[in-house]
Amino acid sequence: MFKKILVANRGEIAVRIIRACKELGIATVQVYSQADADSLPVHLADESVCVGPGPGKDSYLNVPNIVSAALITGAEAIHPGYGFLSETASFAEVCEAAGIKFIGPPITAIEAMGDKATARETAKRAGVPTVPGSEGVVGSEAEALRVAAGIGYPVILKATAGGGGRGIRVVHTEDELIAALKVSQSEAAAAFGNADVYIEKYVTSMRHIEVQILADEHGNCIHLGERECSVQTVRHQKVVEEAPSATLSLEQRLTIGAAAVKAAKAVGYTNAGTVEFIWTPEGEFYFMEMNTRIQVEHPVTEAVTGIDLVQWQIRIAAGEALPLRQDQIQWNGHSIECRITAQDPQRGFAPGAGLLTSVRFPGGLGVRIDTQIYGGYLMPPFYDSNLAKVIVWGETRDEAITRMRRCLDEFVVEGIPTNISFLHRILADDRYRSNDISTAFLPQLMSEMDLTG
Ligand code: MV4
Repeated sequence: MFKKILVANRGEIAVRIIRACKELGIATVQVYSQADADSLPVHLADESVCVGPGPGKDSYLNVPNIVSAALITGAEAIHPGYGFLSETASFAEVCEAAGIKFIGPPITAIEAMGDKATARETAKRAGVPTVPGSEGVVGSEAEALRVAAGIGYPVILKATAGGGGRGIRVVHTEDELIAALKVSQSEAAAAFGNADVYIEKYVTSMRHIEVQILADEHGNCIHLGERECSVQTVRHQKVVEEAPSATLSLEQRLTIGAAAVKAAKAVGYTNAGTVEFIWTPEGEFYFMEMNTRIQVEHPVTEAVTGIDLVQWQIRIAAGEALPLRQDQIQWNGHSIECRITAQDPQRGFAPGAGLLTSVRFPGGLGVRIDTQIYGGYLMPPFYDSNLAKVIVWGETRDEAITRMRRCLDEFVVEGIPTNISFLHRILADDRYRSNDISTAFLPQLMSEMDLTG
């Protein structure tokens, strides 16, 4: 096992990683920006190293400074968390060249899944269902028109270097396609340095279902079931997540789980990863993409399986074999996560920053809070607007919903606007409560509430 790990992230996920290290008896080095000098992860870690000014590109994305910090402090491994450098193959490469273990999948797997058109082709070839669409990226306008005519409108254009809903466009006609293709390609070139776009049939009513997988470096790969992530904004921000999905039977869980394992094995995947699927009202599913990192919503899977995913990321990177076979994985009860953010629903969900004059957390049986905030915390303006994750567990979905509403009642943040009232409204909605949801639910609710963003 490693003696010392460097945490190349900030906020609640840095706290989460430090906790896992402590329980494994591993010393921690926290890198931080000048804006995070007084942050909770810096206080919790054994050592800390400043890697640059506030803006992410100067600090948490500064590869030479982060790798130097690991070398100077003698850290043997780096945990990248989510966002920042977590899915940057060149960073994993630099770590490897410096003799530092990157806690994540092999470079080849990051690359194979990072290019979303390649990932789709790989999944298809491995026998995982994909939505009808182009074979890889579209080479020309003529090819795009031919593919769309073949599968029928509406179609969705996706940037191959995008992912997570970035760089996507839905088109309904040939004229729209011609215009959208040009815009998509130039936007993708500007945003990702790669103009390539691929096409899929647009599925009009879908759930976003994603499967957690764990693979060790000895050839064992298992899934830990699915998460229901259909409650997202039009900008693809996930707001409420659950495990399991109330929609899937155990048989469907095992089927989609086996498909996720197949996709992971096709790229020689190791460590923790998430395979995202489209789930149709008919119970059909299609591979969408794979995220080669730990995800924000991983705690709901931990709550229903009892498996510490971050500990297992570290154990796997250290060469340990998974101790559990697939048939030993069980799912118990129901878990829901709400993302508390510093966003003002009344102002287009504009992110806030500044002094949190007062903070009070909910607690009690079946309640977990993952956060970096505290009363007196100064929220920097440079990063995402996540303040805390509230994760509840209940024996049933109804019990979990009741518990979450109680937690939202108890949660107090003063000094900056939050989305807590909006979360209340979602949890109180009859459609949510009866699991009558798709990815259209939240955009619909927001328009009913006259909210934009
Ligand atoms: C789709 C889709 C429908 N059909 N793909 C991709 C990333 C994910 N976070 C959103 N994505 C979607 N991919 C096909 N073939 C619908 C979505 C989607 C969506 C699309 C446009 C506007 C809002 C959306 C909200 C959730 C999902």
